[in-house]
Amino acid sequence: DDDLLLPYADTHGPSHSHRYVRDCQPLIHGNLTHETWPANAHPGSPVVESKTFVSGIGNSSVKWVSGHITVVHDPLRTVSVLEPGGPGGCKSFRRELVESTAKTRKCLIAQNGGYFVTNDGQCLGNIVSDGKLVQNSGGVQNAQFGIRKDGTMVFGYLSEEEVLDRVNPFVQLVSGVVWLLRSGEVYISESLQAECAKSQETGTLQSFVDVISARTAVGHDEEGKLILFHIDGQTQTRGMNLWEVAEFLKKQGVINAINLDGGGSSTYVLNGSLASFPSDHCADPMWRCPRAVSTVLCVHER
Ligand code: NDG
Repeated sequence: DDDLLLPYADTHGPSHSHRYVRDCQPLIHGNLTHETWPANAHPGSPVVESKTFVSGIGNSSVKWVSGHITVVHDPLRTVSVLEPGGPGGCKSFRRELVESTAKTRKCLIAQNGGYFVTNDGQCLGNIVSDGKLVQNSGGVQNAQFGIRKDGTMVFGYLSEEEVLDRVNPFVQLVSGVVWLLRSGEVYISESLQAECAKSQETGTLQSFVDVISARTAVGHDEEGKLILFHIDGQTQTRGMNLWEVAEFLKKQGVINAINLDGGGSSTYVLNGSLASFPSDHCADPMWRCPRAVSTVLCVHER
């Protein structure tokens, strides 16, 4: 699979090792910077709307690839973070095709979610799935998306203490890398200062942000709808860099958004079938195959 490590990864810059150590210091206590928004139930509306787009419109630097915007009307009741292959998947370092994981929860729409260690399958970050705390990253700083019991959507940074909150606990929680939009503004420069680079394997955080690739993200709009984003690509060849993803989402009226796993992991499944064009090669490199990934974001019936 040619979508993981960039050749110039992690080698340049004498200051890198200092940054690296500081940025991956876990934060255990206190209230860290995050934004909240009430998820609106929108009774009577359909569970989900899916729209297809082609990138490049109005921006000639973006290579032409297809993607999807998914609008979820009642996120508290219809969105779940799923472990790979179903409950217990993270504990056994499992990796599974999004199509297979989606079947375990009858997802109408599913896309890949959190990051993982590519050589052993370990799930990374905080994970709460349907009210069950699967794992707690111990306060490692990366962009988070969660939904609390009362329907509050949370985007941004969390201490370990906040992840474990019992008054209004998270019912869904997943970790990304890079907070794309904060209160309607691009928040990538700030993310570059704040986040742990080790949670992803596409070189330094800066090269990860700047490279065009397949991407996925999650955000919300003014009306409290959840917005899932997916775009096809191939690292260094096609797709979008994170600046472009942030601008695209901003134009769509997204207010807060975080970046989820992308590259060869970027997968979109509609009604149980693969509906994206993966970049990883199959055993026979003539063909492209979807990657067995870690957690999944699933939209299901109420
Ligand atoms: C993808 C990611 C990589 C990550 C891996 C496993 C991109 C461009 O999946 O960073 O380490 O989570 O998002 N690539 O290959």
